[in-house]
Amino acid sequence: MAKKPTPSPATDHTLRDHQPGERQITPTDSRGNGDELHQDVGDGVADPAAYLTDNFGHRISDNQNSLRAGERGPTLLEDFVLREKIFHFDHERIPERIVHARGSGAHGVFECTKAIPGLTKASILQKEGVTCPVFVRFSTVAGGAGSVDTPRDVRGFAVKLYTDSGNWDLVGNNIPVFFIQDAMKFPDLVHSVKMEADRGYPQAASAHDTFWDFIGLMPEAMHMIMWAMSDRAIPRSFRMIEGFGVHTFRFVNEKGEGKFVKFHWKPVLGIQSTTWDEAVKIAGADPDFHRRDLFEAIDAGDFPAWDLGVQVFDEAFAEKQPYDVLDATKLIPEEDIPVEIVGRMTLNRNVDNFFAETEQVAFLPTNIIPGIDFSNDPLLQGRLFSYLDTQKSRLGTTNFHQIPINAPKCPFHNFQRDGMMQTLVPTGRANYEPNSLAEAGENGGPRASAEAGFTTFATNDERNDPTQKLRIRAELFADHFSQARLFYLSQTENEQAHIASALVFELSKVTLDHVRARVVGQVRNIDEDLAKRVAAGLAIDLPAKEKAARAPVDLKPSDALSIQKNADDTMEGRKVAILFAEGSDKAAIDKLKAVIEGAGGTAFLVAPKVGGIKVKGGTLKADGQLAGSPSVLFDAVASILTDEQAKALSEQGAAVQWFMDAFGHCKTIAHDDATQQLLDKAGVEKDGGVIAIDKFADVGTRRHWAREPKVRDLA
Ligand code: HDE
Repeated sequence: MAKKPTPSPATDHTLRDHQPGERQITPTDSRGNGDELHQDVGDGVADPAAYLTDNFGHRISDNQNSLRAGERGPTLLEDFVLREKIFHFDHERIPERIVHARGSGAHGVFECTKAIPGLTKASILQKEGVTCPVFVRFSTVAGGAGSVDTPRDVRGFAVKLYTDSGNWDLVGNNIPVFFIQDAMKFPDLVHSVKMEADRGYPQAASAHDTFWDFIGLMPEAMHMIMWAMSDRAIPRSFRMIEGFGVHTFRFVNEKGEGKFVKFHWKPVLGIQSTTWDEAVKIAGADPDFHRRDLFEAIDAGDFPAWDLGVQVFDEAFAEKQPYDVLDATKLIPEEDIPVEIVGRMTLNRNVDNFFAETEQVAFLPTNIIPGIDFSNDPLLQGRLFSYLDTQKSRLGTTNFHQIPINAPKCPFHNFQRDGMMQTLVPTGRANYEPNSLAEAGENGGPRASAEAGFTTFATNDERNDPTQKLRIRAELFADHFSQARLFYLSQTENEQAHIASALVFELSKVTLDHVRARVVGQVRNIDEDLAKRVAAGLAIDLPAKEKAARAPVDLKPSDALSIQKNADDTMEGRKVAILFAEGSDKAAIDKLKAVIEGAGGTAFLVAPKVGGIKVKGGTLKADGQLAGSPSVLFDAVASILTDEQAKALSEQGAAVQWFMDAFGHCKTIAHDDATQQLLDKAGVEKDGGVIAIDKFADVGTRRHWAREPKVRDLA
């Protein structure tokens, strides 16, 4: 007789697999309200869900051993417990987004702070104080879902507002313009920037042949290239980026009057970026830098917020501009049409489950509400098709709208039925319209409403003849360089130098000489000096100027386009590292912590060892170990050490590099006398940002750009 199998030690503890507070999603009701879908399981012995079951509710006796024929025999096909578990696991992954695969999301609330009923009938903008829930997903564009957070790239800024008149998805970016003008070119753009088709690299990087080959041949991209090479593309935090709807949209009021509108999100914490060297090093030190930053801030109750701004203008303004407002490679300078703030969005809740929410959220630019309409921007028009289509391939069913994160929070009723993964159970037989079933006392289902329903704004563009079918672009779209030049000339000297260095970096990774030369030839149309700097940085002769399809015009620089000109000195939301070691003065550390936290920042203790270090005045645990907490992860650094420890640390590469990098990245370094020997070793020179500990409150976490020429070639 076979021996009774010996259970593994954990066999008797299957109940432990379900902890109180674990969440489970059950199907939506017809209102599609996601909130009641979160159910706690496991808190109460009477609840059958507290027991481990399979997906059909059968209780499981052993979650450790598969069913086998004999103690040492083969596994049996009849083991439905094992088969279901492995089957489900095998299919856990879904196709990642073709672009914007790497992203992080959070829940929050939008509140109208200025009613604008004269401009739009959008329900959410009718009355101050009106709120609605939101879900936001930030992303990089080029990298895969598992790529790093800090490549040079555009950031997606997609907002889903669950309004009482349906979902409004404002699917924008952190840059107000785009690479291309027509949806026809999007697959080419994306193919060129993604890893190269034969070799499968580089991942999450635009610095390679195919991208720059495409760009050199697409002069319409040059404005966006200026932004992508600027510090906007290497942000410090999702909490510190602007968001833009990019396209011109339309506002429509109750009277049916329409005006054009561009949407902006302005971060309350100000815009801030990293330096390129820093971004590269962060990628190694913490590939999840932005995801962690967002999660931790919300978890700590430091809720990031953005003001919603609108630039509203009419046809008369549009017609007078030297650019076409339907061209997504153009912006409207804030000096010409000021941004009016109408609302505030605050992110106040992390997701409970990354896959269920952040991965399955489906944004659709077609999700607009009465009061908002599209424009004829040919890029926007193409997006209106793409997003619905892509969700079917990503989420596998036309019923993706029933996934709680995508379902509207207002009622929704229609006659669409069935399809894969249908979770709704419509009652009655009215699945067509018109019907007269109500006359027989049956539920005849919902009806359209000419008054309350969405109506499309009847555009009266006199310059457009809708009877002609044409594959062409409107005339002003041919101006590819005026706004690229406007952007470049609006930057500070340092920012201009960063653009030049970024171009040199990227083009140095290009192996095809003719591609490099063509791009520099395009840059000559933006600014001769910039082109010369890039050519010198590449050690190539200045190539011939590429022919411009339309001669650029000089536009007045706009200060609003520079990060540094608008930099905020706030310590709010910033993170400061304090280096300490054995014997450091706890009172001094506590005092500095209080200064940082009092100003809204976070203090992070770094030491050579984390567990618990004897310091003057007690024992102190560090938040991070020195080698794993390089200074690139912080906005400023401080150091409180004994002479002996400072001396020992000057022999440690990680400690010396800590200060060298903080100095090189133009950060504040607050230090005590003992640390001076370490600073000397790291080549840190005294300046307005290298200060005594007690001066930290005055100087804070601002960057010291005046230092930059000392640490980097800005030629
Ligand atoms: Fe997207 N874009 N896009 N895009 N886009 C997608 O939709 C597309 C464009 C943007 O966090 C995809 O659901 C086309 C401009 C964001 O889930 C896809 C064109 C802007 C996100 C798609 C554009 C964006 C996407 C991939 C040219 C700024 C991430 C997965 C006509 C205004 C949303 C998905 C999220 C995602 C198509 C151009 C922003 C394939 C065809 C311009 C923020 O449908």
